[in-house]
Amino acid sequence: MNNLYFAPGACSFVPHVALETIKAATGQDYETTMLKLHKGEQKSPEYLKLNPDGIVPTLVAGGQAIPQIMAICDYLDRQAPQAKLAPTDPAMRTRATTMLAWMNNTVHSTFTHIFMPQKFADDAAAQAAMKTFNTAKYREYLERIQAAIAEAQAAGRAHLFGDSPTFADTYAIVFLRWGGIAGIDPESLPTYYAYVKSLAALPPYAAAIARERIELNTFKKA
Ligand SMILES: N[C@@H](CCC(=O)N[C@@H](CS)C(=O)NCC(=O)O)C(=O)O
Repeated sequence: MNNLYFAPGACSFVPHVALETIKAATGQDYETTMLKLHKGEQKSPEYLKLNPDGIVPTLVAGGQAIPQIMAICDYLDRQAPQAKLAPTDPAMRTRATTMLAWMNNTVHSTFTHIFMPQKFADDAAAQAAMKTFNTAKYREYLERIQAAIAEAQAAGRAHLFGDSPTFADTYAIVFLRWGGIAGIDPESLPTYYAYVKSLAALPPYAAAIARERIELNTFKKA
């Protein structure tokens, strides 16, 4: 049985929702192993054997440990195409993959510079500068995601790339939650926030949200 190593509210939410979607579409169940990042459980010797970078997610499937969201998403989509985790139309599929790759290598890493600046510099002043610079960038990226949602809606699509939400749609939820932590009020991105709320009401999303015990709005007014 597939086993997902995840942390509540982390990027592992993307494969978590995918596994719930597969379960709803095929009946195929899965297991989860929760890691507490603040306790450093992702750096334990046992976990490092599965994921040498000591990060979540890792999917253990058929005896193979699969790190990296891009690889996990590809694996899950191939394992259960009937779950419609990615578009079948070639042009739309390429657009969805492009968005997912951009989210994973650009938007995500921009947030890491805000949330974990110590990964990139020892110096406190350099870390503070990095946070300010990347928070502005991150806001810009959230606006780009909002524009993509608006464009999809104007084109009559229920989700970013068609009738079913893709991995990128799920990642969009993660980023809006992280935006709150970075001081970005989701109410300032109304189209984006409304879309995230509608996604969260879908049963596979609601199930993953309940297991992770997370709130959609993490923003706290100063
Ligand atoms: N490129 C990686 C990024 C994974 C990542 O950054 N995971 C974060 C949580 S969202 C993590 O585990 N951080 C813990 C740490 O760095 O110690 C992927 O796609 O899996």
